[in-house]
Formats: sequence, structure tokens, C-alpha cells
Amino acid sequence: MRTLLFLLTALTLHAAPKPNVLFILCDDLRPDALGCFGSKHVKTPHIDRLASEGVRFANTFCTTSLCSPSRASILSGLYAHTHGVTNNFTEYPNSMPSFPGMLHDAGYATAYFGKYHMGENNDEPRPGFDMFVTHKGQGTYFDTEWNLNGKERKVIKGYYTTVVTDLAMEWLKQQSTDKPWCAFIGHKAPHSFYTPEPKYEHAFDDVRVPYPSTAFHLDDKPAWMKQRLYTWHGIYGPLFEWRKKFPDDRPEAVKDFENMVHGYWGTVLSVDDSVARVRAWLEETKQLDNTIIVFMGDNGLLEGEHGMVDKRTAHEPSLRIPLVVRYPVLGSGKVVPQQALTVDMAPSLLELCSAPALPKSHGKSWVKLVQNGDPAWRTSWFYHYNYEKQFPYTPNVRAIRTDRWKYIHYPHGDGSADKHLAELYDLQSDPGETKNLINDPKLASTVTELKAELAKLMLSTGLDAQTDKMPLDEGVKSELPDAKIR
Ligand SMILES: [Ca+2]
Repeated sequence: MRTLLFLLTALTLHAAPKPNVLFILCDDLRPDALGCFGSKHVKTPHIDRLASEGVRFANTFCTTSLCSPSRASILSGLYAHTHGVTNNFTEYPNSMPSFPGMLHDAGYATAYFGKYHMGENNDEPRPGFDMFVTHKGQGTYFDTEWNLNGKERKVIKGYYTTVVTDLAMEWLKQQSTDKPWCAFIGHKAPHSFYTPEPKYEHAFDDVRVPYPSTAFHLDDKPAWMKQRLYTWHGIYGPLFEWRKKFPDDRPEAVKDFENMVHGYWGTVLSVDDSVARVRAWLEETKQLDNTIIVFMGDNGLLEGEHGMVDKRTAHEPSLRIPLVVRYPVLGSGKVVPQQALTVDMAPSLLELCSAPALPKSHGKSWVKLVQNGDPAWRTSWFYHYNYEKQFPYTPNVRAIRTDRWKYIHYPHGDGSADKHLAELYDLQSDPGETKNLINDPKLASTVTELKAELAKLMLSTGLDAQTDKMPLDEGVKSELPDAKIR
């Protein structure tokens, strides 16, 4: 019976016309800024509807919490040290396979609209895309200058989220129904500097947002976390310009933090409007059920937890990303609790589109996991981040996250002993990572096991003591980053 079911499913997958792929990629979106991931305040009915009609991955993580490396991992199925985009200033290598490139080779029409951000100053078309519309750097919430497929560069007036949706829909409407397509809508939202559409500017005026309590309990954490408090990436710092006079650790200055969070949430409301528009069009044109709609974030974001803003660290808010996939073949109303990763996206989508697999992938397709369960699914994975001179607020990070434990350590970069305290959290009893257990003698053997598992996981991607290159940790600094790369 199981074999018959499998054959029927396989036949259905192959007999059906190839599905389209609509990939909606948000920037720095925390899952808990969405209704379907439990937000009390941010109403996102259209994204929630994708989740209720599709699959919500409740525990999805990025393998490097930084825009460009994470985006490259989504496209390539590879960790950052292998695809080579290890910082925000590196181009995705032209020779590196990607899932949109593989789909293009398999006969798909492919397009990218919006924030791409691999190659800071390059807004020219990239290989593998029939249509490529982006801008330099981060773009701006209002009146961004776009490069329209290398043919014309022009400022399009209006709010980024609306404009990028217009651009994508214009292309989608021109596609013939006998050729499958894969289109990205790469939102700027909700990346800093958080600027909502005027109609949503006051949407959260009545919501009080205190600093999270973890911001005041840093005594058992490594000292660099306290040093970060007053910097560009700390809660007493400029808060992406929501605080004009800084540092400011007075309790009343929490108002700046609250305004920042309101701004962040406000930008998400426009993304929900965009999802509504595109979904309605897919429904009208009867393409909805033959389109894999992916709604995803590129990396997590700290919003005051442990006294930090921004990302880069291995703490939960920095790692967690939202992922929702609507495609009836996968079922509806499902919630997947297993740990999924950015590097799983490329192999999963290629399988769903019956396209050839990538020559190499560190991720694993979750199609079987979602459809029938997968007893061999991962129970642990590793995270890495390399210290950046341009953003000297986070050390080198090497971490392992299992279904229960997280162990984080901070290599100095020259092979010498770590100079920062490591961290150990029991995520089952302490999902908020409030209590660092690294010095608990009862857990010494757990730490030993986690270190061994971390080394094993890293080695499976080619990293050992010799090959794991990273810069020297020069410590947390108070200087602000260069204005051009903020
Ligand atoms: Ca990002």
C-alpha cells in the first residue's frame, strides 16, 4: 500500500505541469513579527493565510546570520565558506550553481526583482536570470534608483515594497502559461533603517515595547555582550538612528527603542499587502495551486534580547527565520517542528520542480519530511560567523544547535585558546537562553559531546582546524561603522 501511494505521488509529481516558483524573500524578518508565528501586535492575515493553506516551518534557521552570506546559502544550498560569500561585500560567484540557474537550465523563465545584495555596488543583471531588476546596496524605502535588467537605470517614485511588487507583477503578467517561471520578490522590508509607509506610521502607537528582560541579566554571559551594549549593535547605541543622542542608558530612553520596534513592525504590514496582491493575481489567473509560494526571511534579528540589536550572533533571535511554503502537493495546514535550514531551500525546490539536483549541497530536501515524515532528518547542525573589521561588535562564532542543546564558542582566529567565555543553553527548559550553563560541572560531559559533534558537523562541510580560516578577533569597538555601509 505504501509503495502504491509512493508511486502515485511520484506519478502525480511527474505528470503535472512543472510548478511555478514565487519566492518572496524578506530582509531581517523575525518570525515573531508575523501573526502566524505568534505576533500579538503585527497583523499579517495574508501571510497567515499562506501558512494555513500550506506548510509552516516552525524552526527554521540561517547558517550565517548576515544578509549576503545567508542569501547565497539559500540560492546555492551551501555554507558560506564553500560558496565564498562570507561577508556583505562579496559577489555570488558566476560559476557557482544556484537553484534559479538550475531551473533556468531546465526550461524555466527566471526573474529577480528587488534587493539582491550580493556585490554591494553592482546592480547589473546576473547569470541565470532572464530578467533582473535590482539596485545598488540596500536600496531606500522611498524612491529607489533601479537598474531595469541592465537596460535603463531610473528612480521609481514611491514606497519600495509597493514598487517592487509592481515591477514583479508587470513581468509575471507577460509570462506565457505554457512555460513555468521562477520569480523572486526581494523585499527591503523590514531591514533597517525601518521606515513604514505613511499609512502605517502610527499603527503601533498604543503598544508599549520594553527592553527584553534578558538585556539586564548578562552576568553569566561572555563579557563582550556587555561591551556591545553601548555600540552600534547594542540597545544603548544609536538604534539605527532612532536614537539621536547616544549612548543613552537612562530608563526613559527606552522610548527610542520602542519607536524603532514600531517602525520595524510597520514595514511588515506593507509586505502583507504585497502578498495579498500577488496571491489574488495568481488566483484570478488560475495559477495559484500550480505555484510554489515560498515566504521566507534571509536571517534573524535581535530586538533587544541580551542587550543586542542587529544579528550575527548565534543566539535564537539572530538564527530564527520565518519559512512558509504554500503548494498543495505538500498538504495544507501543516506545521513542521524539525530544524530546517537556509541550505535546504535549493535542494527542496529543485526536487519539487523535478529539476536536476545541485552537483553539491550541504542542505537536504525537506519534501519527504513534509509529505511522509523522515526518520533520518537532522537533529543537529552548526552555525558560523566571522568577525568583521567593518562591524567590530561580534566575535568569531562557532556553534552547534541540537534539538535540545546549544553550545557557542568564540575562536580568537589565530588558533590560540578562546579568550571569551563559551555559552551552553538547554533550549528545552530555557528557550530564551537566560541561563548560561557552561560552568555547570554536571554538564561537562554534555559539553564534551557537543564539541565532538560540532567538529564532526564542520568536517562534513570540509572544515577542520587547518581549513577553518577566520580573521583575528580585534574585540568590540565603540566606533560607528562607515555611513556608506550601514
Ligand atoms: Ca538580511
